[in-house]
Amino acid sequence: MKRRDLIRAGAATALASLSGLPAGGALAQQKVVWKASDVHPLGYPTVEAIVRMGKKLEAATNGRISIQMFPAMQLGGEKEMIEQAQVGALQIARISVGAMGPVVDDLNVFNMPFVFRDEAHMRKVIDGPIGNEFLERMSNAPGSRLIALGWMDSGTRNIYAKKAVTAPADLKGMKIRMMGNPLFVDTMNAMGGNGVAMGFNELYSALQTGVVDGAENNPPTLLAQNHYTVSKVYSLTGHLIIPEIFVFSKRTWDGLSKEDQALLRKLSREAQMEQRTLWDAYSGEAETKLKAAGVQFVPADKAAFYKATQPVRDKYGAKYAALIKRIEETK
Ligand code: BDP
Repeated sequence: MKRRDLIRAGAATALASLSGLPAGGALAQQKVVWKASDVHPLGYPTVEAIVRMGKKLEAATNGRISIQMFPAMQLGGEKEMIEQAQVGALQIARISVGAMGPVVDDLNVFNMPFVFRDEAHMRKVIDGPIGNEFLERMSNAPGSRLIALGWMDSGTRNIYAKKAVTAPADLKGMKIRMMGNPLFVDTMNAMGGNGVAMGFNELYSALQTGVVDGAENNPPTLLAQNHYTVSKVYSLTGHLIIPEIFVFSKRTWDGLSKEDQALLRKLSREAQMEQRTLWDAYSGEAETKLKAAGVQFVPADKAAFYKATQPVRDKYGAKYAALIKRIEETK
């Protein structure tokens, strides 16, 4: 290659990686690298499923498209990831539905306390017609600027702190970190504590310094984020079962060929199912490792927490009554 051509190719690659789009014209076959991001470390089921999807994508396109994973909050918390995907600085963001509630209001149905009977019920809902409708709705919602590709599992969220929380009265005066969504703060307040909205990227140090007394999450997160080194009592309140989603930058999507879009859709569905298998294995291991590290798993009075959170379901659920009925009827 002549020097001038080299410079051109270099500029095209830089442009391509900036926008996540292939450079046009003679360089249409230019390789593109899509950036993906997750708050969890390599090896965590959500991260691993996207890494595997990237390998399949690379194979199916003869190396034309690949995925580079930025794990462990390298690109910030979930709010930041959503914003980066919206402007096309990032192509794939794997986030909790909790973080998407403020972007697409309807999604808050999934964020309500005790809306799913158990994890199996949640899986039926996301795999079926309601799940598909939501992916479409998210992609078409005005201002979302994201294409929703698929769902992932995230188990059940329980409270962890330095002491046991078995009934609402135990939460009196306790500051508990919740995801940044008013619905969650209301949920914690109704459960008897003081909900504090905070980015996930600030949580570890907040637990360490006592800015909060505890948080709530699934066992894999408690382990992978090392929160168990600070909070050793895990009380099985089971108040939230929130799926995760992975979304794609609409800006990049609009520049893809129909074939590439279809390929990505197909691989996304496969990633959704593959993550589930990874999730089940990792969850089991996480529980064993946490117990071995001295974390106490304590039963809690779920019925009391269910009753205490009824006002939250009444407040947020009123406008989704028909949808909630369909969720309840999903067997
Ligand atoms: C974890 C989710 C992650 C959220 C985190 C949180 O996997 O996406 O950021 O909870 O509480 O379970 O913010």
